[in-house]
Amino acid sequence: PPSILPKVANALTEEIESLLPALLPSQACFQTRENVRERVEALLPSRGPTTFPDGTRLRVFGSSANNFGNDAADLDMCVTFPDSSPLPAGSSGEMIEALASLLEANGMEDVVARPTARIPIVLFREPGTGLDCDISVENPLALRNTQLLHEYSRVDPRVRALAYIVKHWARARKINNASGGTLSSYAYILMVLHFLQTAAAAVPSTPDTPCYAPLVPNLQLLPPDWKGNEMDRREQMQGQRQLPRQLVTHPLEGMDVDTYFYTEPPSEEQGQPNGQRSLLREYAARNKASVGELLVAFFWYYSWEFDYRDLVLSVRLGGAMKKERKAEEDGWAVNSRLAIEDPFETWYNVTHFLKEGKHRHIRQEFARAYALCVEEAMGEGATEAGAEG
Ligand code: 3AT
Ligand code: MG
Repeated sequence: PPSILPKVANALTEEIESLLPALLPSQACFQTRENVRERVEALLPSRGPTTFPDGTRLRVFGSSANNFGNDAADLDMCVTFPDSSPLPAGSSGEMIEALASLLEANGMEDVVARPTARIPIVLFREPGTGLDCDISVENPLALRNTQLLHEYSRVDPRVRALAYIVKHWARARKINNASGGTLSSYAYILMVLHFLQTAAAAVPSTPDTPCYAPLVPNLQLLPPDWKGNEMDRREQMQGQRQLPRQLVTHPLEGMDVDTYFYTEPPSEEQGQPNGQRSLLREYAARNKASVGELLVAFFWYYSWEFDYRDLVLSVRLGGAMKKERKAEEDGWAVNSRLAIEDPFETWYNVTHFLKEGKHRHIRQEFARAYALCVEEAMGEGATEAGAEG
């Protein structure tokens, strides 16, 4: 990444830090959401045409549970069934339709069922809080990717800071709307994590950079007994070190999907007064970049460095893979648009709906953001040179 003047990086970092409190969720946010979850869970019917077995739960996923949410975010929930009992009769689409009638009968507003979507879903607004909610049925992979993102958020405070600023920027620039053809928050968080696993290693990029250290490791490649050392990627990839597997059955495809990733017990650095050290925090501490420097490098990376044409972005690999390979193995279309592999549903392109025009528009937004940073750093005269470089 290009170097940025320390004075500018510091000013940007300060600005980000003064903006952050307004972007983070309020104290009341989690309790409000938990109350809504409980209220709706209590509606799940144990009798009637569509019955759910005892022990059926409503669980929260997405940004209300991944540590990247705020008060304005929607509340994503899914119905989960107890392991021991047989699944209720009817497809998930039928269950969604039954849930929709139930929600409507119990005063929920603007209830819309999408029973034929890839993941059938019902959307509604809870009138007491005005919260926009959605419910899907048996979505265990979404629960796991929520936990994965949550674990990454705990690595270092800079992960959350950068992700919140990027989401804020994407919303402000109106490029954070998957149903409108741009990118979901999930896609932006994966882009942030990929950057922190790779290019962030070279930030700050001054001639006397103290060491070359990524900010986050690849949690899907760390063994449960990790001691904090850098893993040898090749050794891992060649399967010489066996990692445990955590299998989840895919609700649509029926096959078992490995969802293992390293999790760390709560540590003192993360606010637990138990004397436990955080190995993840120590790992991240070797990277000395400020949030301001990271943000500029993030914009630069997705403006000029990431090879959209040839590579698929992969948080699972802590890097990327050739598009040709993904085309051969999983039948992905080969085009020059952004492609992001889901960390668990590896055959699924998180940005498969992205059209050429929107792709180009998003790239222009990255370039615009980077050019503004350069302008800030060098003054008007240098903007063009910086943007070209
Ligand atoms: P917001 O704060 O609500 O914008 P979010 O993280 O809740 O951010 P979404 O509401 O877009 O993001 O999505 C909710 C969750 O659904 C996030 C993730 O667990 C799952 N999810 C979303 N998009 C995909 C996808 N393309 N592939 C797999 N899982 C996805
Ligand atoms: Mg959400």
